[in-house]
Amino acid sequence: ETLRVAVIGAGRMGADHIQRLSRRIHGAEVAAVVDVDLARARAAIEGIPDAVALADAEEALNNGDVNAVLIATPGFLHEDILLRALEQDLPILCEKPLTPDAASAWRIVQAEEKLGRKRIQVGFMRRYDAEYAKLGELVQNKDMGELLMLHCAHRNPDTPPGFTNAMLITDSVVHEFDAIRFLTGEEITSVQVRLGKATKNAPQGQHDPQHVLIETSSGVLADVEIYVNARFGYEVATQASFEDGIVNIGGDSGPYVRRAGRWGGEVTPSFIERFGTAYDVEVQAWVDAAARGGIGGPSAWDGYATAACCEAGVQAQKSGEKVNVRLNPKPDLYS
Ligand code: ISE
Repeated sequence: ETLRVAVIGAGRMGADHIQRLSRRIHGAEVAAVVDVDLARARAAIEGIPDAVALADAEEALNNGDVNAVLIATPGFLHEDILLRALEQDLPILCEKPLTPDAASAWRIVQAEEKLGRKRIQVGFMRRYDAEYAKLGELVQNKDMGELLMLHCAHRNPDTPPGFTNAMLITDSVVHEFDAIRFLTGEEITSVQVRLGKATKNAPQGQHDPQHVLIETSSGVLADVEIYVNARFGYEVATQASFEDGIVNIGGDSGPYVRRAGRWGGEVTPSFIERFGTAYDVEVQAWVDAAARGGIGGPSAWDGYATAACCEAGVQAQKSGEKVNVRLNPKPDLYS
């Protein structure tokens, strides 16, 4: 049976997923697009047969033509929609973050546990990036010995309006929290944030860049440079130090051109291009798994664990101290 998906939120990511679902993904179609800005929802369904534009998520969930939900609204709006979609036992792909804090993420985990099956997949697309996947294999198969350290750079050209200082952690570093958990197969135990010299190019209220120090349960150390007004373009890169070697992922790629006495290539403009293929693989995995009644990737537990890391990170931004991450026991559903 074809998934008839309601996409909630027709912003940058929502619009990208709508194109993906209607052009490249097999086994799914866009049935409805919801946005508070109805004109934006209408623009997003242009050229898509049998899709309706709506201004209210509730209406989409009550629409008999809808049997799956993709949530792409800002994180602080996720909880209500998630709880309603769980009530209806629908397959859900929820963009990160699951919710902005640990208490609300835990409510989602508990609601899913009560339902008794995994319905929520969280949009941590880096897990589907070919280089991340390969690095994860290298960690797990121990070909290069134990993984000791990760050095991560996460750079954005600029930030959208309303991007707060906390969102450097909850919207951006949330990806590193998940990626580090994915690569190591371990939970994160502490987070510290150091605020050094700041760029003049950040909007009021943001201290940018920030240096985030992370520890996992076996003692793997990771440092993240989160720099969200870096101007030059987009970059997500990691260097991993193993006992028997060093691995780099996320370097520049694409045509390397030498011309008229100069050499160079193009900088990736944004996450849409950098992770375009990863998003395709992610959404296809969700659709394929939904057809079998399951999920095809990171779960609500991953959403909760990363929300707990974010909460520690936001506290660490304020205190400058190393903040421990405390998790509730993992429900059987996720083990
Ligand atoms: C954005 O919301 C994303 O999810 C991107 O992957 C990340 O690079 C960016 O920092 C976030 O704001």
